[in-house]
Amino acid sequence: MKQFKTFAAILATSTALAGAAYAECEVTLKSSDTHPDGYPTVEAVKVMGEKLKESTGGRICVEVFHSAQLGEEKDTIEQTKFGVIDLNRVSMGPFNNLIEETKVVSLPYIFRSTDHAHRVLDGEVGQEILAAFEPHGFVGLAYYDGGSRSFYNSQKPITSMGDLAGMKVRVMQSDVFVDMMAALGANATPMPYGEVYSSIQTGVIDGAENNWPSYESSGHFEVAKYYTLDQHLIVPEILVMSKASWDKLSAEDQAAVKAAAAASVPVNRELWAAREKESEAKVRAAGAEVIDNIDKTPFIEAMVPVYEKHANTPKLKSLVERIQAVE
Ligand code: GTR
Repeated sequence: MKQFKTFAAILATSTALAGAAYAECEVTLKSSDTHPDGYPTVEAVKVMGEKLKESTGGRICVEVFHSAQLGEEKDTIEQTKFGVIDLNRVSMGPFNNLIEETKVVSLPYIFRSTDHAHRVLDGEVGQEILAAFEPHGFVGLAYYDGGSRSFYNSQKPITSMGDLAGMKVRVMQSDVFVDMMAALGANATPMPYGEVYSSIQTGVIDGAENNWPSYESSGHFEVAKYYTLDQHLIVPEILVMSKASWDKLSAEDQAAVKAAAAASVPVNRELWAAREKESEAKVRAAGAEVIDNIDKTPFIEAMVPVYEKHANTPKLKSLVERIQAVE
């Protein structure tokens, strides 16, 4: 299970370390991530920091606070808006209730595959969604991989949609996912990621849903061994910067930040592809029972009302259509 240090202890250690490691930097950008050290998103932001340091002649550095040291995603998003945190690597999910465009790329089964997601996000639609962050106090810098998410639980193998009936399943704090669970006949419990392990262990919830690396690194597989490969969500990860922090940089330094973020994307994709396989192998070896022959058609069909409710304006509908039209 994840161990959290107290905030004071972390601050004391990090201030002491920062004294040494970041002494030469004129600006040190604080970056948050919920995942542990070594996770592909954490490593990608570190690479971004190295590139930025290099391109600014050592003036601008990035300090990555992994393992939710700065808080759970929803709270860190708020702190990023106010410039308390400069950079934040989070899922699109917790942005859904704030920025409506992010709902489109969080809809169940919107992407047919990771390759399809890459083509969309690397293209015009991806750029438009990044731009949608700005009026809300964020600068969208880059998309990282988050694989596909599937259901897991502590109770029984889920072999069809009907097995989800009445189950209590944790989702990220987004109305899209609450409605997704209702459409599948289950009860959604939105809660922060860091509370999921103990909530499954104590029976507050029956299970949750996530990709292989998160299922593994969070230890959730230890308390919820039935994993059903229904792949209902491919939710992109995003690296954002606080607009407040961004506005303090010169145009030249802003360009350097963007370039460094872009350069970290291929690194993330490569790390992700490897980690997905490793995590899957690890949980299987540890006794996870994987149901990987499920018929996804009923799941996909059940999502019609979720699309109707959340892609409910001409702008959002057209984004959905444009994503679907990408080969
Ligand atoms: C992970 C994702 C995190 C967080 C987490 C969750 O896959 O990388 O950013 O959103 O899922 O379920 O809360």
